[in-house]
Amino acid sequence: MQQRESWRDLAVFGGSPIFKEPLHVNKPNAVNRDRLVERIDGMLARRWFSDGQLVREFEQNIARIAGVRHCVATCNGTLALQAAFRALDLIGEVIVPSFTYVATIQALRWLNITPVYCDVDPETHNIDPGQVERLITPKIRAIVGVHLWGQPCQIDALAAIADRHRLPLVFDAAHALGSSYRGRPVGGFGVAETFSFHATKFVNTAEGGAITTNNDALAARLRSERRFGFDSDGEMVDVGTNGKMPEICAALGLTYLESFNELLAANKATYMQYKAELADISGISLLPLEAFENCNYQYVVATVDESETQLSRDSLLRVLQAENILAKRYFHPGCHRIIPGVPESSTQLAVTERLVETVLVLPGGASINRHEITGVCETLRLTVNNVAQLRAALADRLAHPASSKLA
Ligand code: T4K
Repeated sequence: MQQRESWRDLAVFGGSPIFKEPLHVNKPNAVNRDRLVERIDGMLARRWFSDGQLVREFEQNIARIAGVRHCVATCNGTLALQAAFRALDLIGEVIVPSFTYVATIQALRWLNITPVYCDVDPETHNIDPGQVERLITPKIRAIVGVHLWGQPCQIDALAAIADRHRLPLVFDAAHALGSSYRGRPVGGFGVAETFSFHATKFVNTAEGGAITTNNDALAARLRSERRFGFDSDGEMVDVGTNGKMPEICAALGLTYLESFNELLAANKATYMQYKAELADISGISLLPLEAFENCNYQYVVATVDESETQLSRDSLLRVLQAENILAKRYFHPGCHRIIPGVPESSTQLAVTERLVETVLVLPGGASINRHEITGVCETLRLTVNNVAQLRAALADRLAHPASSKLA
């Protein structure tokens, strides 16, 4: 790690980046190579490469963690959402937050369902139940909550609204494996919840996903949808797709699951160190994950208050990126601004609009070490504490805003 004496040493002024190698947001965690190879050897010996015994074992483990009767593993989290929406025969309009990854919305659009965008709570970044209630019309067929950043939604309030209006409630739990709500694990709420096991998740299968549910009929339907529409007797019973998970992916996932508690503890330690080291930097606040519900801490989410930092989130991001700290501005500029084919809504998304301009996700999780976290925090401190000097010098270099690609 490069040492720096003054703000003039920052890489944005031509100094050497603090990190030689890029520091990614949620780089895949290290995996126990021997255990993985053992599993792959078994797979090679059996010559069974897709949707076999490793996938069944992975499903049983996820069902146990989620406290549910059924887990249906899929080839990715987006397909898990599509399969869940289809198995519920959703059509028409569905209430969903815009402040989410594009996959939540694209899965609806894939089935020609119209998202009715709902704003989020400024404290949690999760769907605002008060606004959900106001958005309900006879055209609404479901409510989709997203447990963003691993933090469960206000599930009781959403369930009460869904019950009152007899609407299915589905949760996109892509971020939330291992989190819990009022003592119960995420995975068993609503009619179904969906997970992602993409490489960037703390338990990953390279690409992968799952739907969890306690509804037997729904699970049977999901299993046939995943397998071209065939049921367990090989009868064609439904419209289907190929959503199966490969065995090699389940091998990876099972190996990560053996370190589940250690990974959760490491995620939390990362978050707590950031919290301590960022505490004295005014204008940069961490989402207070520990203040709400039990969370897996796999994302380190900050917001930048430009009125205090005197530097925009995007300017700060460019300073970090020059240092090889590849922080990200997730969900910019907002799904409601970029997903095609959705009529413009008259609903105010004031919190979403603010968050897409202020959220900064820092390299987190179990794959970053204590020195690296200190390096990220020192870079932020050096920048924010010297804004007056930096602003003039940076004017030229920061003239071009960061890429407008949604991330
Ligand atoms: N619902 C929600 C709420 C979601 O957030 C997501 C996905 C889904 C549904 C759909 O689940 P999947 O179909 O993806 O299973 C990432 C992920 O691609 C995506 O899975 C995730 N959410 C989303 C929040 O973030 P990017 O564009 O940030 O990913 P990517 O591939 O650029 O990776 C992020 C960083 O990690 C990069 O800086 C590079 C690094 N990286 C990435 C990979 C793949 C590595 O170091 N190693 C790797 O192998 O979207």
